[in-house]
Amino acid sequence: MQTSLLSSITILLNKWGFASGIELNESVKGNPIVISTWDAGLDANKAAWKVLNGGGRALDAVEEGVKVTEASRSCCVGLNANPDRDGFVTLDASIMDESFNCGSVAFLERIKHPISVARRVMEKTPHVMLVGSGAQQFAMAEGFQLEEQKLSPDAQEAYDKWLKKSEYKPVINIENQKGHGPFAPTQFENGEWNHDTIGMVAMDANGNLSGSCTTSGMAFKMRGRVGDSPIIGSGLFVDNEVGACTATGQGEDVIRISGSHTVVELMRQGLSPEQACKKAIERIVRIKKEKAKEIQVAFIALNKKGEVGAYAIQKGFSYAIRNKSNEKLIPGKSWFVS
Ligand code: SD4
Repeated sequence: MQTSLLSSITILLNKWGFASGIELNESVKGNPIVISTWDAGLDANKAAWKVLNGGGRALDAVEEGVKVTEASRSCCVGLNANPDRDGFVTLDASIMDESFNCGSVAFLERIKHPISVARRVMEKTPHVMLVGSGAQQFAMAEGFQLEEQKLSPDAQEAYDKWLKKSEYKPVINIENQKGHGPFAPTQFENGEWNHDTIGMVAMDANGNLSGSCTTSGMAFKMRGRVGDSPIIGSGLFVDNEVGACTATGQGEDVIRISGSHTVVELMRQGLSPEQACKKAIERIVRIKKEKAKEIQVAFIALNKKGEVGAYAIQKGFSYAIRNKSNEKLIPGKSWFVS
């Protein structure tokens, strides 16, 4: 009785526009939108768009969207991705809906769709985050299949190559060459950044926001390393009154400033999505000083008015957008321009 009274009040407040910090522009309603990181975002957005265009929830859209990347041939998302230093693929993922419900998994092995496990954590447990064998056990209890422990051919090749170069000695490893420290190379020899997380944020036809983020983290990371992607507030944050943000890049430096939460709070203060992403990037650059030249971080954001923006430390970042009139990649602006 109490619950149904409460939900009727919420529905009325939403209808009258009182429940959101930024008043919903009429043109936003019925105009869903999804954005996601990097080029892989184009395919992921397609799946998300199917849900959004059919009047579905942003939450379902962001789950369906990133599942495409998790199942694809990818260096950096899902079980086909590059492994850690010990040769195991370990996955991190998080999801958040329009009501501050959130769930995440970290250091999860042998499960094809960590994003869906994160959603189950959100919906079926009293917790926000499960890690390692506990997360795997929970996934299996929920009916997820335990996949074979093996590397994809691409990942095996990359790992064999990395092993030769980095001369990995288990337990102690302090090669101190640039980019080959005890953590992981930040850039591969071909110049590509060592990451390619997919982060996605969306607004549905009802004007509700949700987000998802999934990754294998940095290739050749130390065993047990967890990045920003499963940390709510760092790799992903959604506040349905204001906006949503997700991050990609060197997770340690995103965590340092609670990146996605910072971007959303900056939007709350009135900054546009791009200005908010830029301010957060500037903060990282200030903290990292000279070392900022060696790392990549990017944020993408969407506000309650349906406006989008992004900003990266290094050039070369792009994000994909899909709405009624657009389906394209947008080059992200960056702090360093060369
Ligand atoms: C991490 N942020 O684990 C993730 C990796 C990544 O683009 O972004 N990639 O640090």
